[in-house]
Amino acid sequence: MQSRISTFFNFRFTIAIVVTILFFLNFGFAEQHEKHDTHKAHKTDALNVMLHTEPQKIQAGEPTTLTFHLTDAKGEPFTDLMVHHDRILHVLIVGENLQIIGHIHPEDFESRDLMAELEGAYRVHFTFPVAGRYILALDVMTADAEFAKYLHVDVEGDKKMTDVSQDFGREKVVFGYTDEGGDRYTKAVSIADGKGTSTYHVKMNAPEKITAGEMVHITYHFSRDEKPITDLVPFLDAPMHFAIVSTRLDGILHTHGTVPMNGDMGKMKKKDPHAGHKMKKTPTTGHQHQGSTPDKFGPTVMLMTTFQKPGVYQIFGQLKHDDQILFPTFMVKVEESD
Ligand SMILES: [Cu+2]
Repeated sequence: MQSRISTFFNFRFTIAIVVTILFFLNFGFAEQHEKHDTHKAHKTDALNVMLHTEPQKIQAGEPTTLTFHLTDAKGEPFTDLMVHHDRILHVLIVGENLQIIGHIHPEDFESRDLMAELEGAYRVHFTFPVAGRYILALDVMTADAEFAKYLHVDVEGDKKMTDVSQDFGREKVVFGYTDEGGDRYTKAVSIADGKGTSTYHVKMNAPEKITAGEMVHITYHFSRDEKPITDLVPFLDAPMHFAIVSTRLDGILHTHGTVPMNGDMGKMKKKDPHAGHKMKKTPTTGHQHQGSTPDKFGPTVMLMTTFQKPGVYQIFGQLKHDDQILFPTFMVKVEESD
């Protein structure tokens, strides 16, 4: 009797092992298949980016894990990244209708995997709200260079993305969203859905005519209940972040705002190491840094940028007031230079 029972348990144990092995075999196969079928970045210079998503077919409304595999020209893991704007790697996600924005980083998630990062794999999590095409842009920095890459992903689902609506309004009610802690907001923001935890009034001033290839000065003025807001605070080591995307969906320019210098802006926190650094050519996509960030500022923030090509551009902004993260977004039309 005794031996019978033990045989029975041994048998169960063996089954458990076989099931476990089968599970791993199956898992291994799925991994292989995914590797074969990855989304590849458009530009391949010294930094190559491959994206693995889990699930492989992204479904609207379902949490998705995005793992970016960074390799150098020799195919070796690209690991010598430097923290810039408080994060090791910046991911901007914009929907094709230019109404949806996400701005996330590996550090924003508790499940951050430092061991994987040593192998050049950086992971973020995102829930794409609706089905359709999205552009994903990656910004990283090393000791001697900055890299900006982008790729597209297609999201499946019943709820489809709305079309682009051309709204060139210059005054808007803008919603704030409560910071998840430490300058984090990891959810998708739909600028048209009228949701949020607070409201602000934002006036944007841009030249009547914007010409491709020419530097443009744009100003933002923030108020609430007719009162100007003078205690905006830095967000990710900048007064304001911008993600500039055209309807062509051919890149995201990630740049930063500056605070006008008029003497009563309080003590400057620190000098941006890039201030005064002259760029030979303004990149059409990528990261730009200008000026310095006071501890408190407002109601005006400036954006200086150059649109390289004519077209319709959405300028997504992101900045912080108290514990609210605002996404003031304005559309501009850029004319051909004559
Ligand atoms: Cu970022």
